[in-house]
Amino acid sequence: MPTRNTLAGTLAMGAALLTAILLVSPVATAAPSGQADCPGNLLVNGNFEGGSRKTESLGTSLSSAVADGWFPWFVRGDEANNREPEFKVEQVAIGGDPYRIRSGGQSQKFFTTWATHTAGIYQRVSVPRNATLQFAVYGMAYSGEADIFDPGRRSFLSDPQKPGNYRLWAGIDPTGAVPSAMGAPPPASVIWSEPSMVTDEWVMLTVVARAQGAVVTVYTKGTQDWSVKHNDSFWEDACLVVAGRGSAAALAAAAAAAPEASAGESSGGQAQAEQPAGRTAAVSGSPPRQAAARLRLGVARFPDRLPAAR
Ligand SMILES: [Ca+2]
Repeated sequence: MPTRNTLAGTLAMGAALLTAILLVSPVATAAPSGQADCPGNLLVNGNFEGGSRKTESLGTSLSSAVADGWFPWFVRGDEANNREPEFKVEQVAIGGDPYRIRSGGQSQKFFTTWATHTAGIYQRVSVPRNATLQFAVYGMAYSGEADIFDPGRRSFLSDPQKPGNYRLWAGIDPTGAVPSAMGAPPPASVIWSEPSMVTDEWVMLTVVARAQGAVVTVYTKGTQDWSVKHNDSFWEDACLVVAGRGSAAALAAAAAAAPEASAGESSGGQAQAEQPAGRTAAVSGSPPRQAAARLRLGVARFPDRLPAAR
């Protein structure tokens, strides 16, 4: 809080102790990272720090494992396009890449090599009946043809010259529906966030929806255009709260101050068309405005399916 510190520095030496306490208290209460950022979280194992299990009994390949509380989904295609991804819990304790972990020592990962996928994880959860809910989850994409090691981050980074165009979404199914089978897509009733095509950075994806009953399903989704060598995504710090409570309070306030839906929809579409692919991102710079637009529009404006890979 540099502004307040500067202000404090200008105070007379004899300033009241109470004043000093008030000035420094915001620093002491700065929000910590991880699940502490999500009071009232309705999700289980949102930070992916819990256990995990192999998922072949659910219909995945033998090699996949998913964090407890979460379930895998993917669209079953062929060897190059929409191949089944491998699901793994990235774990520092067994040599996982710390750059791909946002909280603690674990994140959820899924990936294909030299293939595209359309896949994600989901969790079905009880909620207050007909509540308006905000789902936020952090995603990080790693995508491209080359192997580019960055010494500063001590990790391999995405190839900007030959990218896979990896896009990330968050979604809520307000009816609590789940995919009909392993290999089937999520139901059409899912309301999706806007996509992000940012790579190698954590992007908060967020979506707001009103439950149609007392159960909803939250989803993450990743898909790509090109079957490049690396199509990986990592997921962290999922948070589902009743809108207007806890960390969602600021979003509700932003919604109240947002422009009318028609203006928001028009300008949003324009921005998507004009910006270089991928940098419009879901939310990276302005989660409150994105969420506000979602509240007013009430329906995803972006397609669930994207052009087939080459
Ligand atoms: Ca974590």
